Amino acid sequence: MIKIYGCPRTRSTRAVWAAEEVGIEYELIKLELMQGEHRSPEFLALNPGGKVPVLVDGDLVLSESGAIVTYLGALAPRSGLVPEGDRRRRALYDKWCFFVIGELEQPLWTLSKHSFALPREQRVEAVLDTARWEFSRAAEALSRELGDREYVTGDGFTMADILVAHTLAWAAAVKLGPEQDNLDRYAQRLLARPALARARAREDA
Ligand SMILES: N[C@@H](CCC(=O)N[C@@H](CS)C(=O)NCC(=O)O)C(=O)O
Repeated sequence: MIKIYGCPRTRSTRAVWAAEEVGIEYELIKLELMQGEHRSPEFLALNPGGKVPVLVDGDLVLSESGAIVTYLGALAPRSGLVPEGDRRRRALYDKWCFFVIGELEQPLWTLSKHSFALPREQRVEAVLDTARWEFSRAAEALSRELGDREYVTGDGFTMADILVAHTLAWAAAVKLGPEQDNLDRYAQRLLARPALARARAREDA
């Protein structure tokens, strides 16, 4: 059975949400980051970076939430959760995944790192305003490109929507928007999906 190593209410929610969308059986192994469980020798052997989520499927050990949701979606090839076969649709899917990891979430990660995640002596308070500004620019770009579409690829729900919506929820949790009505509608629609409710219940169990 697939194993997902994660910590509730972190990026690992993306992996658990994706598993629930696909409807596979999986074991969720919860690590308490505050207790340093992600720095145990056993976990570092799976991910030397010491970060969640990590997925283990037989001899495949996969870190990086974008790669994990894509792998999970590909387990259900007819679902359309990850576009297969159509190069253009797949390119758009990839573009949104990379946009989230490379652009949209980075200012949020900077905020987290310099507020609580880094050792105190590494934190620089002066970057916090710049990070908020950078996030608002990325959110504005997302809003313009999304327009009135229901899903980012424009063509039905995909795993890329999990990455985008999860990141918008993260932003809202640190009081950053969504300021744009279309992003607000998009986030509310995506975050109401039953699979996310099941994922959160599983994390809390
Ligand atoms: N790019 C990675 C980032 C993973 C990541 O930074 N996870 C955080 C939780 S949201 C973590 O495990 N932090 C522990 C640490 O940095 O020590 C991904 O998307 O999976």
